[in-house]
Amino acid sequence: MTWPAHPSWFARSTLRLALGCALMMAAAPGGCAPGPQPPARPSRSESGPEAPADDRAASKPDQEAPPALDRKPPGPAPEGMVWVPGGTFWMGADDPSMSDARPVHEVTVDGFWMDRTEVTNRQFARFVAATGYVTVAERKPDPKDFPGAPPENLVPGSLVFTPPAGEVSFEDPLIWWRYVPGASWRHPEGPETTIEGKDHYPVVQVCWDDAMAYARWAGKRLPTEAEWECAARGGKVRTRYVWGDTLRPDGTWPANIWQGHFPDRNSAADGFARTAPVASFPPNGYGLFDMAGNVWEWCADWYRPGYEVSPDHNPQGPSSSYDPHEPGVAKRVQRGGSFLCSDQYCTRYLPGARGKGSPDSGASHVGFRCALSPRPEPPDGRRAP
Ligand SMILES: [Ca+2]
Repeated sequence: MTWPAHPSWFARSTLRLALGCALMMAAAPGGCAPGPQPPARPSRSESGPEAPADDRAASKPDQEAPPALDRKPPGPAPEGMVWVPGGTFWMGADDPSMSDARPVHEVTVDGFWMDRTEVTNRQFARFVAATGYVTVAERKPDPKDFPGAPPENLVPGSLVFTPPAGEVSFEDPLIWWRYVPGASWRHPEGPETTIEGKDHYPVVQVCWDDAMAYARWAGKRLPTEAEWECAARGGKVRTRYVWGDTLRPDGTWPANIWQGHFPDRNSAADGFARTAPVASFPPNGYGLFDMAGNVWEWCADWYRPGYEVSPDHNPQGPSSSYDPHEPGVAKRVQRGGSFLCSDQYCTRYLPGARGKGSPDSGASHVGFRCALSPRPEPPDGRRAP
C-alpha cells in the first residue's frame, strides 16, 4: 500500500512516530549532535573513556559490584516480576556518538520490582479486553496535531520498518520507515499482518500513553530511566553490554539485534529478523530478559540530552522535555534498543544508550515493561523522590 503522503504530514508524523536509532540518526547523522561536551565527572575506571569491547575485555581489571541497598526482596515476587536490588551504579555512556548519555555519573536507586520480560501481546490483550482501551495508533489523528494535512490522510496507523531492496544512504531513514494505515498492536506490520500465534511476542505499536494506561491497569508503573539502566546492568559494573564486555560470548548472539547490512540485508543470524518471543535469549544478572535489543522500552522520564542536572538518588528525569533535534516536540525516554540495532549502524542496545519518542507515537520496534515499588504508588503512578 502506498501512503498518499502530504509532505508536511509525512515528515512530521514520521519524525514524531519513528523512534529509536533510525530516526535519531535522521535528525543528526552520525548520532547525537556533537556540540560542546560537559566536563566529564570523575570516572571509576582508570583507563578513562570506554575502549572498544575487545580491548576492554582484555585490559579492564575485575571490578567489584557496588554496594547494593535493599538487596533482600521485601516479600514474595509479584507474578512475572523480579527484584532489582537498589544500590549505586554508573549511569550513562562514554561512547562519542552518545553525547546525550553523558556524563557518566553515579546514581543510587532504591530496590524495586520489574517485569521479567517485555509486556507481551497476550498480556496487553487482557488489558484491552478488561478495559476496552483503544490505543493511540487505532484512533483517527486529530487534525489539530497535523495542521495542513489533507483530511483523507488523517487515518489511524503507525510506522512500520520496511527494508529497501538494496543499499541506501544512512542519511535518510524515511527510506526504511513507512506510515502504514491500519498498523497497530493487533496488526504490527500493517492490516494484513496479525498477532495470532504470537502471544509471547512483545506488544509493539504502543506509545507512551498506551504503556501508561496499561501500567495503571496492572497496578504498576513505568520504570524511571535510572531504574531501567540499573536493572539492565544486572549488577555488572560499566560493562559495554548487559551481558559483559564481549559482543558474542562463546560465539553466540546473546540478544535479538541486527546482523548483516543495515537496512537492506538482515541475515537474522540470531534467529530473528524482527521481534522475537520474549525470553528467547539468556537473562541478565537480575533475571531480566531482553534488556538489550528486541524492542525499545518506554521509561517514565521526559527526555533531555545529557545528565548535567540530575539528582543522584532516585532521579525522576527532568520536569519537561527538550530535544534539540526536534524542538517543540516533547519526548519521553526509551531504553534498550531493538532488533534494528547493530554495531555496524546503531549501537543503542548498549545499557547506557538512550532513545526517545513522542508520547503519542509508537512503531513496529517499540514496546515496554513495567516496574513496581515495594510501597504504595502515588496516584500519578510516579514515585516521589
Ligand atoms: Ca535479529
